[in-house]
Amino acid sequence: MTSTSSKNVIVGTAGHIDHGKSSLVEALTGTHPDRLEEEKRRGITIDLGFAFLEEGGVRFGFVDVPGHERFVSNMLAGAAGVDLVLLVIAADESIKPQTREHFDICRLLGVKRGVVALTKSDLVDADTAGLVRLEVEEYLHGSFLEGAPILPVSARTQAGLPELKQALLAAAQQSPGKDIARYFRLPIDRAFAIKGFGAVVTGTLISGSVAPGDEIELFPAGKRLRVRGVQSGGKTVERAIAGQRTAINLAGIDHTTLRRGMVLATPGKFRVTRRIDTRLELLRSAPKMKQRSRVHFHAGTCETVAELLFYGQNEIAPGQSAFVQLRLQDDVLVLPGDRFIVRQFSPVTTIGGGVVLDPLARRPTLRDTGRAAFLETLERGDRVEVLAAMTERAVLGIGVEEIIARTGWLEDEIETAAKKLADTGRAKIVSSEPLVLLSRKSFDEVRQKVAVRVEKFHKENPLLPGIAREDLRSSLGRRVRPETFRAALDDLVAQKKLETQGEIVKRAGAAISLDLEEARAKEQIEKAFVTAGLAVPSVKEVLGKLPVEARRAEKILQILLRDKTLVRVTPELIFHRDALAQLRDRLSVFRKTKGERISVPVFKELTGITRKYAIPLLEYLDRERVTRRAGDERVIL
Ligand SMILES: Nc1nc2c(ncn2[C@@H]2O[C@H](COP(=O)(O)OP(=O)(O)OP(=O)(O)O)[C@@H](O)[C@H]2O)c(=O)[nH]1
Ligand SMILES: [Mg+2]
Repeated sequence: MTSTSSKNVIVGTAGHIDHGKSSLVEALTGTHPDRLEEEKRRGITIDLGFAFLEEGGVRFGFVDVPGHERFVSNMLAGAAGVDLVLLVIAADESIKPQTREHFDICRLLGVKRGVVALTKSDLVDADTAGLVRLEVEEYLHGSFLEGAPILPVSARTQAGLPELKQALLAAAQQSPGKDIARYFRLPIDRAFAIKGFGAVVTGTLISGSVAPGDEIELFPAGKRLRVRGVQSGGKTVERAIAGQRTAINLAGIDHTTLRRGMVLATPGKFRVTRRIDTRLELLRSAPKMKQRSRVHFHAGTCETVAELLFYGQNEIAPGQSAFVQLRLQDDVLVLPGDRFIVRQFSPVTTIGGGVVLDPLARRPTLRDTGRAAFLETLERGDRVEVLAAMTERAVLGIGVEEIIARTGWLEDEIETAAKKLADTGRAKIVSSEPLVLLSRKSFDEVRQKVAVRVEKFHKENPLLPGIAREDLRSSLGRRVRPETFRAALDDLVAQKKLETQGEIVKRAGAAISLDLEEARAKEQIEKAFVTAGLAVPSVKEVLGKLPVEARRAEKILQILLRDKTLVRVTPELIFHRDALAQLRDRLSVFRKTKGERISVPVFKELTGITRKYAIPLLEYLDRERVTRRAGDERVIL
């Protein structure tokens, strides 16, 4: 049974061809990591091999890599996700080219700890062993392995193995381990089929955990799949966790469509990219790189080609580091903090590596002068500063989904950072469910714009009470999110600059201001309809007699209709509110005294109006559910 309480640590071998990496893994674990027929025949490692060891409460997953220079790309797929490096140097050969290359790779990938094994110690005398040790110490001086144990061992005689295990254990105990609480991510390093089970993939679980029944997303395809079964360390488990070598049996996919370089991750959170902003470091041994150079790019287990785009400089010298945009030839899934390696296009040698800062980088433009400062914040800033910088670069605001895709942060981490950021006043939470953030500057601009629009509307429409909310929003264009508009409006209302009245937005305290002529016209219209009772005049006739011009007359009419002094019964017929109220009263009296049924002629008689008015009025009363049509008659309700 797998215990999840024990520590899980991935150990990667590194070192020159034939220096005894695989033999040492076998001596430590009992498993020879070479699996392929060709490997056995040629006596070299070609592809990654795996073995396990449980020792002193630590579960070690060994990833054995090939030393051959032609298979460095396989080595790279294995090196991603390594917690400890087991640097293997044969005592009879000392440091060789792939010792250096593998070591550089481990350093560039951010490996922090490890142990050095001087293998084949049975082949050398004490003087040679001492000399090699000095050489190695000097080589490691100033590196992450300075001071690490350098242990002579022999896979043949088993000498030094207990000490090596102890050293690995000590290093493992210092290793912080991988984060189980984060999103699940597993870069695939092998895919195959098992009869009766179907597709199986393996990889180092670099973050989160995975269990049978989980839905996961396959990248870069974006396909959703279901986990049928999980193994770790060669045993079926209920859940595999970060830091474990993991095999996943997948439902719903054929193994031939799966390959190394693809990634399994928590569904619906991440986006693939072809443009990433990074901190890139060139090795001292590398040639200088020119703007737009093409390189091989390796991240996780994936490999593609990248074009280098520098900011504000035309080349990078050996040993230098710089902010560099990588334009990738294929879609990849990477997150900030992910390490990568670049290799010269031809001849293929490792020239550098770095760390992803912005996985969803923008195309570089001359106008974008803030990028360097932005990347510096991404590189060094804490979560609140990073969120502030991202928000400030997102003119339209940034939502929780985008923040996750850009950072890999958990939702509660984002919420906490957003609240802190809002407290500083640098950004505004325009919506909290789902979370949307807008920079203070953009928010102020939108607020200003809303206020100006309302003001302008009042000026252009003095006879209207205010602008319809929806018209106001759409007048701002599609570049303003609905959440932002709502927050800006709420803010202006809270500050008593604007007022809302149903769907109408107006300047606080704004009242329709009629001039004397208009006020008189309004009275005149109302009077015309009051005196007419139900035998109303035509609208045209009434408006025609007014002292103001047609457009203004029409607006005044609108005011009366809006405040329901007048009621439009048909496009041509308008009645005064009082006349309609009287009509209702009369019908109710009729119902009490004469019964609930009334015919059209009786209705005409009762109201004293002609058919021209009677029919539309009855239809209006039907709509208002005062009456209901029943054959030729109406039932008064
Ligand atoms: N005498 C002696 N021979 C060893 C020892 N370890 C490994 N060898 C021999 O060295 C040869 C290479 O060993 P491997 O373990 O395959 O070397 P490797 O580093 O895995 O090689 P690649 O994976 O191809 O890079 C084999 O013939 C081993 O038997 C050792 O401790 N002593
Ligand atoms: Mg080997």
